[in-house]
Amino acid sequence: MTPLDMPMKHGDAGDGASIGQRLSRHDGKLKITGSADYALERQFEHAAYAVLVPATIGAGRIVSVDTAAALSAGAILVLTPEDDLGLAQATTFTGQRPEGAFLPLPHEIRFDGQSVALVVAESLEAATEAARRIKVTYEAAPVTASLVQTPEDAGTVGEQFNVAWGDAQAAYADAPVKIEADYHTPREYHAAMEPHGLIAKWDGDRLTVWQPSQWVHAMARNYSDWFGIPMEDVRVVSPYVGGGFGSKGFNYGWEALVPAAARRLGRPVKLALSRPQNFNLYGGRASTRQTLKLGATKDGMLQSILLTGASETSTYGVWPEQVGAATPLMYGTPNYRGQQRIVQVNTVTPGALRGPGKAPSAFGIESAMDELAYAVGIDPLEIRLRNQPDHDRMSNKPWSTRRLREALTEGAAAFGWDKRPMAPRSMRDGHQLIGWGVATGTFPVIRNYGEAEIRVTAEGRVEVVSGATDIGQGTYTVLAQTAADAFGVPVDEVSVRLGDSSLPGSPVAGGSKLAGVMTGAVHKAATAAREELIGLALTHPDSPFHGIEANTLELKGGRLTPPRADAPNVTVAELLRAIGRDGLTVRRDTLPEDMQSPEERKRAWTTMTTAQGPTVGDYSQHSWCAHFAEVRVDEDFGTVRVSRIVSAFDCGLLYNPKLVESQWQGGIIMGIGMALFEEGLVDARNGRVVNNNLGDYLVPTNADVPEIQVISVGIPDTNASLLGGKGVGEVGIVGVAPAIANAVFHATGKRVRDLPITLEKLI
Ligand code: MCN
Ligand code: MOS
Repeated sequence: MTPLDMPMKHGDAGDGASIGQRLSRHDGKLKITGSADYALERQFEHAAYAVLVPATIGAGRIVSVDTAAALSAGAILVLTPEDDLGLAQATTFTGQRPEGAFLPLPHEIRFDGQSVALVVAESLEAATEAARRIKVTYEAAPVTASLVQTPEDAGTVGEQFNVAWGDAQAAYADAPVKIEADYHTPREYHAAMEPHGLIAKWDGDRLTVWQPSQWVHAMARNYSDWFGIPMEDVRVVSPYVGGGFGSKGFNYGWEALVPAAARRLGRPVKLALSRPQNFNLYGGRASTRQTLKLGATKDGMLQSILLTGASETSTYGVWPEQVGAATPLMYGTPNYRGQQRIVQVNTVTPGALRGPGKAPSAFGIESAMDELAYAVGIDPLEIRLRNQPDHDRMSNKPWSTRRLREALTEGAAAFGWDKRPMAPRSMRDGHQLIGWGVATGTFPVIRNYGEAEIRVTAEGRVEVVSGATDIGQGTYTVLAQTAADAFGVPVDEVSVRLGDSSLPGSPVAGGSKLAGVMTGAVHKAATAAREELIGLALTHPDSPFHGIEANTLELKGGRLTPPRADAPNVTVAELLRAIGRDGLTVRRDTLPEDMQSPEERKRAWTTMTTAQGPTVGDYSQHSWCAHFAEVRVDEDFGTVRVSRIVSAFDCGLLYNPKLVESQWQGGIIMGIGMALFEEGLVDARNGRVVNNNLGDYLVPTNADVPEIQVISVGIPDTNASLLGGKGVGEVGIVGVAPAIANAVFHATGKRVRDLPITLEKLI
């Protein structure tokens, strides 16, 4: 079953009330029954199977690659650094991440696990065996394995991340109360269930790629650049994605090898990364460190925040994990200074992982605020309420909506915070020390452009068509709801087709913006389709409504309804039949009028440069959250269990509260992982990620996840998006780790400033 055959099951009346309904996921049944076709599950006749050979040194050069044994063991093609693949550099589409421009199979080795050859054979088993027989001779160079090996002043200052107002140093020197602390977060990985990979197939000069993707248009552009073919001749298909969390937004150099091999062999080639390769062939969250100095009055009023931080990147690409991404937004300090360094180490270039920057940033400031609360003896909730800023000091703009105060008070009430004794180690249950912690989080509202098509079929069904992707967050469902309301049909009458670069343009399903952007585009297209249909109903000579007064005809519940209750109403299908039409198609975009040249349109769907930050326009726009966590720490063993979480959010209007709650809970669960489990362990000798599998890289399991209560305190914010929603997908993770760390302090009296909080740090 394709999405187009699949009706929405939870009916509403089609009277404009679908947005806001708790509908189940459009794609849920397909995924549960195994009928959603994931990219790598597609079967092709005559397909060949590829395996990447990883480098076994962390830095240096390849001297030679001996392929003879692999070729005699069944390889039908081996690509090595000696092959001229004829690839052109790909345009970078972020301006920050030249990974796309990093041609595959260079002689230089920059990180352990970098691809040194692609081996293709008739089966995965044959390719794996042949790959094992590739012999590489290296010239090794010294390795900088990770950020922890580098001195405080290593790397370069990212000038674009300098933030300052007032005189933070002088105010800190004068402050009656001072806090200074260092915080560290380790390398973290996406660990999506579906591995990375792709199937490439050429039809003459036209290339089709099936690949899990958060952004099919940008990936299509990458392939078109690499292979020097027009973007119209590349199609990237990705209707269902088994988790991305930031890892499937961009192409990586090794992905070019698969179409290159397919072209040489004249047959489809498939590559699925092994689980270990899912730890080092694309980047996870970079390791960070930060020093925070807070100056305050004795009654806990902040006077100054000083932040110096650093994150690691690769030796060939820049991905800053911004430790100051949340820090300047949370509190109303009159003086602030923040600086970020970027340090090169021998790793694959890190990337976006749910809540990039914001999550480690919040770990710093929200731990430090808890330390300040204890230094002045003020309740951690109360000190947060006292220091809420009345406007955004960084941009000097008012908040569009900031209901963080409400999130704090309503979350606290639901949690029962008022029963919390201030002193650490004051609550216990037998051998278990109990602690309660609070922390807040934020995520910016990023705006972008989108395009959507509405097709009304002869049967009166509505199809939403867009190249946007649904990576599990709910795009299919909320776009169906949007179209149902704007066009005027029950949501059961709407189907949605997504995830194909040949369909209308869309930004990345990233930065928690896709829902806001695409509900806007679909609303516009569906409204235009309704107006066109009503126009036909009023003007077509064969229409039963021909000649009635304009502005009186309505489309409601799938029926065209004239104002007089006793007048006949007809269905969309009946009207179309009467006027001899077999449907209508309307395409709309949200680009400005002066951005409509083919070049500008292409750039709009394939670059991040058209993304607009949280302070575009007159307001500063962000989602907000407050997390309350309860932990139980075994006094003898130091094991930490999260036993309860209550979180309150301001994300504006919720298009579908059921899906939003699931997004928030998913983010919170990843926050539990960040707090207690997740840590990429790096071998100091060669930079190898040693726990590169799901047995050793720990993520939360069901047994680690307690009851999570989520509360919405948002109100519609129409500065943020057309329908009034703010971003939902990432804010949930931000602030969870410090809420848990603060709860651990409350339980034990031990302050852990170095994630994850493992038992050896507590005993
Ligand atoms: N939504 C809503 N009302 C709003 C905003 C959102 O109902 N006001 C709901 C919709 O169901 C929408 C979803 O929340 O589909 C997420 O919307 P949004 O916040 O706009 O985020 P995106 O659509 O841009 O999704 C990307 C975001 C990011 S950046 C990461 S990382 C992440 C996340 O979503 N990765 C995910 N959630 C994920 N969920 C799953 N299952 N898998 C991932 O890989
Ligand atoms: Mo999300 S990390 O922006 O894909």
